[in-house]
Amino acid sequence: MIGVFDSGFGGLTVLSALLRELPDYDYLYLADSARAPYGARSAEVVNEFTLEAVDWLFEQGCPLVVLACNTASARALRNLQQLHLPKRWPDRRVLGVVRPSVEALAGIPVGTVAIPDANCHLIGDNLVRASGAEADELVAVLGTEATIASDSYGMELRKLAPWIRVVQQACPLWVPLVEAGEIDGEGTEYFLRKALAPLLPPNEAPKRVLLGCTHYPLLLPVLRRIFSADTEILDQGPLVAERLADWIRRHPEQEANLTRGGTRRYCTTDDPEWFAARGGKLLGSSIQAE
Ligand code: DGN
Repeated sequence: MIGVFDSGFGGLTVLSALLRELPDYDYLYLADSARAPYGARSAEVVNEFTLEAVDWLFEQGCPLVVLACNTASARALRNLQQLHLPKRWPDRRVLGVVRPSVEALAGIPVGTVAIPDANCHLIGDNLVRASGAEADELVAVLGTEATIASDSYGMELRKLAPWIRVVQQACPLWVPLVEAGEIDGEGTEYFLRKALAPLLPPNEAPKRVLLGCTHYPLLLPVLRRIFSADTEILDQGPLVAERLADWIRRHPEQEANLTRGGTRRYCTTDDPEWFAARGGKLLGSSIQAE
């Protein structure tokens, strides 16, 4: 069973991509809806809540947990991987969404291993030095205040693709807009344009924009209207899914622990009916929640 964690229902945008890419595995999704959103919370609090959630998913029997939440990945993943797991869960694995998204943004092909700090990629047996051909490329990462304040995307990009210039833009009002169902229309477009002003004319337009928050793919139709056709908008779910599939292929000892029954279980720390209604709409099929 693969555990998937998010602060709320937004992580279902990532889960739906995982279900498309890796449909055979069993999944347990946990939404900490009672304490969502995490985006404006302190690093300490996000860290504590995420640890509790991951412990719970491990206790349910998940050998592998994916933090589908950018805020949790940005704030808690390093602590989980470097301190918590080695102490309490040495055989389990937890992965986040920042690293695979950065690999995609850096143009590192799926199936290659990036060597941090060396500015190289391992393609098959060949160590390939990044050419820097796209030396001046400007990319933008959009996320919650906590994600952007953590500089997780900036740090990873500087390690893997230092030739890329990155603008990181916090969009604090977007999660509440999506949660309120305001995903289109004039009012939504006004607030999106306001947050994006540094990336719109007369300022330099980014070549690619990464939606570094679970909720933002739901705003894609408006975002496509706002950015010119020359700007590519990257939806994170499919990028994470294809790189998770690759990670699983490269870790057969972990794969052996993942059960393949095709089951899906949805749990929330708040009202299951509310979650099932919201989640079902997002996934486009009715779901039961606990
Ligand atoms: N899931 C969060 C993220 O991807 O950053 C968005 C919701 C929140 O907790 N702020």
